[in-house]
Amino acid sequence: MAARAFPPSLHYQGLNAPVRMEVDIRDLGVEGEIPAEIAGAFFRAVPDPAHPPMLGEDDNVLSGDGMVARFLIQDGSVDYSSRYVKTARFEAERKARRSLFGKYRNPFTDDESVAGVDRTVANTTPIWHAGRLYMTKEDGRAYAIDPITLDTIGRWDWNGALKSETMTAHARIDPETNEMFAFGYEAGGLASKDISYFIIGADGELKSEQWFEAPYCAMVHDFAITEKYALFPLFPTIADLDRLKAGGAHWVHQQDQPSWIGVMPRYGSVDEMVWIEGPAGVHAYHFMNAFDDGGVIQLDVCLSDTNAFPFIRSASGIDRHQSQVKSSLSRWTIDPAARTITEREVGPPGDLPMIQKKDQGRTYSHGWYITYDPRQGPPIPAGPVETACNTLFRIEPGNGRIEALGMGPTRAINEPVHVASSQPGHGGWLLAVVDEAVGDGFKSALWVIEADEVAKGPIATVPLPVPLRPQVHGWWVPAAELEAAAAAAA
Ligand code: V55
Ligand code: FE
Repeated sequence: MAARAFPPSLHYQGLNAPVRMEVDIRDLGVEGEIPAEIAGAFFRAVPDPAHPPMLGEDDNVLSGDGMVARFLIQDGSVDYSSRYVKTARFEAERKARRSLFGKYRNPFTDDESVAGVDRTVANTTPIWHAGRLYMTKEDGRAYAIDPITLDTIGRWDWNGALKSETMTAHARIDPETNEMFAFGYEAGGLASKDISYFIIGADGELKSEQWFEAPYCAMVHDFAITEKYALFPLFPTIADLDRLKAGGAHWVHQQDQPSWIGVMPRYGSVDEMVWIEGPAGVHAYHFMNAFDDGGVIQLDVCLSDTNAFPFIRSASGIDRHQSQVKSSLSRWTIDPAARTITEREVGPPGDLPMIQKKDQGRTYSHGWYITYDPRQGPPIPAGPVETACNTLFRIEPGNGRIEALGMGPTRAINEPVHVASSQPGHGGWLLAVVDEAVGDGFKSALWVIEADEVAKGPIATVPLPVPLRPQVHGWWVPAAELEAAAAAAA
């Protein structure tokens, strides 16, 4: 009989306690004032397991059912809504009233009643492109979501055009052409080395899809584009089909294996791909940005000297505590002609980088990211790193200038989104959910922060009357784009 209670692990307690509520709250209270220019929707992807893991075993947060949440901001008022993504997996488990899917990304551990059922939980990034909202996770195709009702429209393959079985949660949208550049790894099936590289036009149609083979089957969480190139960085966190068949872990980080960067012209053929060998054993989840710089490419990466996720290190026999993982914001200068990579540290450890939409793939002056600073207090367990962030950085990677907002010992900050301003000389705002330990639980609030003056702290806060679980990624959609999409659908 399946477990009826969540196991007593840190993955289901404190800030990680499952919330499981689909809510609509109109007119949250606002402390301070939200500038009128902030009008639109802040979508958030939140893993929130609807059922205890199968057989009562512990599981990692990446398996949590995708919840799409939205702060709708207009004329200084804020509404909040949340809905589960009605994936095939969610629906099957809801009907059975229990978990039917086993270990993270291992279908050989599933209940036989769900053989062949799509396993993705669509819990990683809400992506807005060409008037459509998607909930994404790298192990499956995207799910289209109605941006107004948050109802699930369904698994999305661009009307049968996309052949890849998977799509990244980190698509990149060119700010001038409005094309979406995306990829899927394990495109041809479990543990396959196939990567699909595809482009969706500004009209929302699939324009091209090409497949290539990677040196090994890596976890390719993110990629980058410049005006000229598409970059596919591979780090040696590697899948193995035989291990999966034996019921083992999807990912093992191989510290002795090299990293690789595949570089090709972004509108070119995959036959033009050049593979450049990088340092061994390193790993990154996210890239801040990349841009062309004369004959070379600059790639700013939140780099670690091993995999930053404890559950992957433990499956890999890497006996290192989180405090022993060395990380930094690094600039990789990639010379595609000479096939070389040189590395320079440009910022402190941290992850979940954010840039202005207009800077994607371009020379840029600054961005933001978050980190855990141990000087402020012990870690609050949250997210796949099991450590919530307590500091927000604004950084100028070109010169190392940095401004920080420390949250203190009782607060955690989730990944912010950037809202642009049309006022000349105004750098816009950041919106982020901040969770605060109060009594033996947590209270969450939306914070509004001046993007160029983060150290000032929030100019407005919006407390929530319900608990929120830690977010993965978010996306800001201006009101005008939401209205245009609603008008086109009507
Ligand atoms: C990440 C998140 C995922 C996943 C793989 O943050 C990597 C990295 C929330 O799901 O499945
Ligand atoms: Fe990510």
